[in-house]
Amino acid sequence: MASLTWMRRCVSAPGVAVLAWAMLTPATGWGGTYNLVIDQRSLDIAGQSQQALTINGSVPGPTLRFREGEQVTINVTNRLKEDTSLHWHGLLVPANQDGVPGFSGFKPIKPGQTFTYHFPIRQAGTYWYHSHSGFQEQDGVYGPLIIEPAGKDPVQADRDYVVMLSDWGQDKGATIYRNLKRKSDYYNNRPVTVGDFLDQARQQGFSRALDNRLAWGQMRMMDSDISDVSSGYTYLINGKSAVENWTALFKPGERVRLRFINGSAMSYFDVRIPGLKMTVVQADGNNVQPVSVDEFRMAVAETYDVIVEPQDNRAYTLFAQTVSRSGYARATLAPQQGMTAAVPPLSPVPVLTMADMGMAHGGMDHAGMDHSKMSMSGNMAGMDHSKMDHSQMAPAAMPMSGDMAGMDHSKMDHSQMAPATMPMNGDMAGMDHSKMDHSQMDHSTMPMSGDMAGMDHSQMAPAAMPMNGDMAGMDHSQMDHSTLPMSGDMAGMDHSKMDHSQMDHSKMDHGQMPSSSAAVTTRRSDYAPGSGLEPKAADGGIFLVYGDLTALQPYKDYRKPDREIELRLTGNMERYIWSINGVKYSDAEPMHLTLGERVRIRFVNDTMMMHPMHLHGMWMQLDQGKGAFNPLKHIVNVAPGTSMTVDIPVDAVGEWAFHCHLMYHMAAGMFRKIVVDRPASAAGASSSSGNPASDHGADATMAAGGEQHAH
Ligand SMILES: [Cu+2]
Repeated sequence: MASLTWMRRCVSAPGVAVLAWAMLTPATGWGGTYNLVIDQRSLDIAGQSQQALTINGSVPGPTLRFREGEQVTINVTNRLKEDTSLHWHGLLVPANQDGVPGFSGFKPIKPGQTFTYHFPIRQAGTYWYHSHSGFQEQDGVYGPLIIEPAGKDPVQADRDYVVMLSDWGQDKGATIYRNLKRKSDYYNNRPVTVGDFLDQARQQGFSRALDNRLAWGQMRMMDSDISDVSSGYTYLINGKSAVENWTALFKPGERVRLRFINGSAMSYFDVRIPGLKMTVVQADGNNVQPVSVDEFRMAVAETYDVIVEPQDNRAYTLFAQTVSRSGYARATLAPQQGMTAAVPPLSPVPVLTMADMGMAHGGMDHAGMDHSKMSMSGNMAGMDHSKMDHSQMAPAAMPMSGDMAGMDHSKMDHSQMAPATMPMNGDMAGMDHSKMDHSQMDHSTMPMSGDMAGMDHSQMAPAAMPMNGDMAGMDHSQMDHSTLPMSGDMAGMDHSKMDHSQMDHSKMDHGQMPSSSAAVTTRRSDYAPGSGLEPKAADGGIFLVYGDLTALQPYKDYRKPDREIELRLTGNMERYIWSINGVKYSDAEPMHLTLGERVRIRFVNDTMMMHPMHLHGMWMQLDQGKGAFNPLKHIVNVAPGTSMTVDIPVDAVGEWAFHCHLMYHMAAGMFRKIVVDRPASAAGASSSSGNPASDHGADATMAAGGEQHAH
């Protein structure tokens, strides 16, 4: 029977082509047994003999192929001299099978020991697995994990390949971490040279270039600090270097599915295949409505499945350059082995801008800086601008956004400003503008949005001033609203003196409004306005943004969140401490969530680096304004100076890891334990979420095992 054949080859070497599977019917009790051995050995990597940690003798480990509805048994034998573990990244498993030592009763696998994992497969898609012990993932303990859907796959392809990206270190993971702790720019291969400075001075003027340098210097950072490990890595695809050139075969006209997995410890990649459009059909294991792009960025630990349809009888280069342009991984799609195509040069190194600073650096002295090209966003609480002189500014297009609570502008003199198009949005509660003299300003086209509680604009004549966001506590009694568009949360505003008697809605036409949330398309940037990290497709065309991702199927239990938690991503680059809300993991209390609730997390990135935030055991539903069609992700990249909102349907009891997936940020403390408790009223009883099928908590192993395909 087909299913038996399939079970026997369910552990295959990475990179082996798998033709579209025959449809299989899951049967009761159907399930495979998989044997994995973690060992240390010398291995040929990038043409050199290297000491590596291997799974079944290879890096990456074998591709595990499961089927939705299967009950898997995985025997993991530890032949190392140290403890190990395997975590099933993105899988919805009982908490005690998640493989994080110290969580939900899972104990590290001791040297010489075999641990048997046993859990039901409740989903389909492209995932991966890796060690959650020490720095073993960096040193080779990772592999692809592919799950076939129980029914017909909505994504049909003639060929199906895993493309697993990774960063192989010349140094072992433990050494890399020690060096970063000692000197945070140890692996930054782009020190700013005198020549760089002179180039900038030529472009920007000497004093401006110097100001920028001083500002970066105060943060102990450089504007080329895109990632903290950008030297000492060789980039691999399915374990092969760019020179070794892993090659996948196709026949012209075929639909080829490429399952990209970023199994790197620290490296983001910009991925493209010159000459081919890529149709993204899945992200983080969840099918999305097909979207055609020319290039996409992979945060660490993300997965993207794409379809390509090469028509010509020629080779194509699969090019994945790191975001810091420290190097690239490369593979080839070709009609036959040995054919190659041109390898493009690395794109220019992104240069971080003031926008990427997030302006969240209280205590910085900005006196004397020229802000004429500046865009601001993020948290600006506590900034003291008393010494700033803006008298020369013409901030024609100065966008401001984010939290600006507590800013004191009392000594600013704007008398010479003509802010013709100065957009402001975000939380501006508590700003004291009482001593600002705007009497000479013309706000005639100034759009504002966000929380502006407590602002007193009684003297303004804001004709044509659009506002949105939370404006609680504003007193507008003196304002003339005759041409004022507003949106957002304006709780607490006193409109008692407004007269709407002249309004006429009879001519409004709603015929063009989208009736389904899926119809909403946004191409909002994932980066701060003016960010140097903002990607652009190297050959023109479309670069994927999160807003392009729309779930293929609506989420079954979409509703408003019950509460919101703000998590600020914080760090001290100089001491290489990474934290959440300023507290590193070893000093932090666990976060408690309750089974059945829906919790909104608002990540605010107060650092200058991107952080791929990862939740174990439950989905994060990325809020892109698409309601039930918001995509489900296990990794959410949060760019510097931005915030990112996700909703967590809390549907799994247990202790779960929640962390930045940059290996050394995780180790340094950007990590939390989430404890999901049963509701107090239902303690000891079953879930009250009304959705028992989604309860796959630590103490629900047996129930979960039998719940889904008991036929
Ligand atoms: Cu991080």
